[in-house]
Amino acid sequence: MSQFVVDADWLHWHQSPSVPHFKVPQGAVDAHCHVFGPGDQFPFAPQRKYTPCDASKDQLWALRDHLGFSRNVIVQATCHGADNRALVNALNHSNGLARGVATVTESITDEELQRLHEAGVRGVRFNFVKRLVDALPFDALKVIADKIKPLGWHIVIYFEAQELPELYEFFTALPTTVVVDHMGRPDVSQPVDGPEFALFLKLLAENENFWSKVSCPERISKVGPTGSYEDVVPFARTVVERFPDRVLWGTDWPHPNMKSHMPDDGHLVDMIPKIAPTQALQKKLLIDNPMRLYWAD
Ligand code: 0GY
Repeated sequence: MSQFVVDADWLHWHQSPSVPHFKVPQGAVDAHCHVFGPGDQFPFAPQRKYTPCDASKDQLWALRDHLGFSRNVIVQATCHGADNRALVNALNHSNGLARGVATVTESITDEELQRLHEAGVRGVRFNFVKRLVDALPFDALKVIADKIKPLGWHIVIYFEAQELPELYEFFTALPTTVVVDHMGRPDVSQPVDGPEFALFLKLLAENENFWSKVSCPERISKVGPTGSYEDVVPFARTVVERFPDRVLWGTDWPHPNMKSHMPDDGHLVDMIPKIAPTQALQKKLLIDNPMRLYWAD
């Protein structure tokens, strides 16, 4: 019996996702997903804000194959804090088909960073979503940014749209490539050409080191799965069409903290041609861009 009790309102990841109608191109990368534990092998962090069900590396590889993908980028989940053992274990058992984004503290040594690099880590995540973490102070994040820069790593940032104005200056001073999770979590009840999303587009337009994941319609949508997440499409498509060389796509499996429903991962894949309508855009989104960022060395 596990030492961890899953949160009472936790939604388990989909047990039988559909086979997508959209066939992803050979070599496609799912560039945003997580592993959880298993908790008995890789304990969840004491300071975590949620306790999930297990979601192992082998279950992730099974989903990858089911959806037709070739590679994964595994992002350290906040329930593991800065203990990257589950992530590193997954990378070490991926046959080179997974790369990672870690969470580290400012006390990390160059030797520890080097070991993460050898395992396949190519970035760190700075999380500003208050329900997920007690964010590190800017000074600590700057120390981390300076430590990882020589390795050629990038920084993944996760925030919600209403936080962008106050974080903007800090973000644009970061010294590396910066990847924004889930388009900065726009409020899609606002117009796609309204002021809130305009600030996000300005961030990308004026800072060529900024990339965006066009992921997580299931979190962002107001119309939900019955409306096929259609309200997210204009936002994601705008980003893909304006910045085709700086976008990534991911499932976000196993979809932590979903409360309204658990998405069918096959349906999420079927959204790709709506947000990247040509084969050329799909190739950049699913292969060229993630390969450049994660498998250049
Ligand atoms: C995501 C989003 C969430 C959670 C995490 O690391 C995490 O705990 O990333 C969320 O709750 O919005 O990208 O998976």
